[in-house]
Amino acid sequence: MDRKGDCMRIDRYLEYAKDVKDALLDGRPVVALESTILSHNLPYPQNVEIVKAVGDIIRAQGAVPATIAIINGRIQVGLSQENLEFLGKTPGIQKASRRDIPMILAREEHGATTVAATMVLADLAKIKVFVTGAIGGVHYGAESTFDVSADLEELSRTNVAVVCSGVKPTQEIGRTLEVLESKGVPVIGYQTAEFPAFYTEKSGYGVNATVEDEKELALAIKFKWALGLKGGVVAANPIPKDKSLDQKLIDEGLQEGLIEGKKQNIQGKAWTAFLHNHIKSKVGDAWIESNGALLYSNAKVGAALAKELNDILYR
Ligand code: PSU
Ligand code: MN
Repeated sequence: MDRKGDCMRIDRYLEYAKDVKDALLDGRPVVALESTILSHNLPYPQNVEIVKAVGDIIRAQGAVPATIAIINGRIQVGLSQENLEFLGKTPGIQKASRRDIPMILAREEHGATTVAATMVLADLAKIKVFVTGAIGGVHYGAESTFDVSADLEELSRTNVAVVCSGVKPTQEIGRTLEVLESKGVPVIGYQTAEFPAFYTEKSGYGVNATVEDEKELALAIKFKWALGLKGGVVAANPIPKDKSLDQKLIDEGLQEGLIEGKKQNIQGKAWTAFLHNHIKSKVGDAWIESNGALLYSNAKVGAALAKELNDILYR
């Protein structure tokens, strides 16, 4: 019996926005965006406004933005205005990481994709560059909780370049960089020798290498993949100076959160939100504008990188 027909064709579950599909078919550059920032990270309506503005920046640079999410069990590659609003407004959308994708598809549910899940689905859609604010990393207390983001594992196995401004502000930067090193993931500073600290430009930790432009970055990525070295690259682009926040306030919020969290025995997933809330209480609403600013800056780098990579990989 020919069992070929039994084999599920996953592309049937992929839904492309028309401009994304056209660009991919024509071999023009496409930049993936995640949906967790939309559903879990930024408040409505700023989340929708910021994601739209990020898309406009990517378009202005000559690439096409493709926000990735799962809606009713269908993988969306590029969101309609309606779906953007839906994900931005609806409370309780599942945060979908690699492990969650199968069940969400099986149950025809919705999922806002994390960095890890967005990488998986971007790769499926043949998109090579992904822009976000921050990757997940090693959480505080991971030495006993083992809470290390699946983003790090994903970066070691899926060939997608991730442009970001560091790790989430509630994670340990040094330990995150050690894990990335162990997993062989290049951490490349875009015009910086220091790994950025998300809300601020500098963390005190170095990067593997510094590039001055997207061309050099694209070349390094080309060689990584040409060598058969699986996995992504972290391209770290610091927040614009005029939008960076006061590191002292962030550290204070974090330290208070860590002490208070221990007292209240906060555990698991609640940790991240708890710590971030302490940081927010110190910096006020400025965090939203900063988050937007770093995404806009990353969008520029990501679009330029996608163009260079396209030229190099498909020439
Ligand atoms: N950046 C932030 N806040 C977030 C995230 C990124 O400032 O919540 C999301 C990203 O989608 C990232 C995910 O992939 O958090 C990591 O979560 P975890 O540590 O549970 O893997
Ligand atoms: Mn986690």
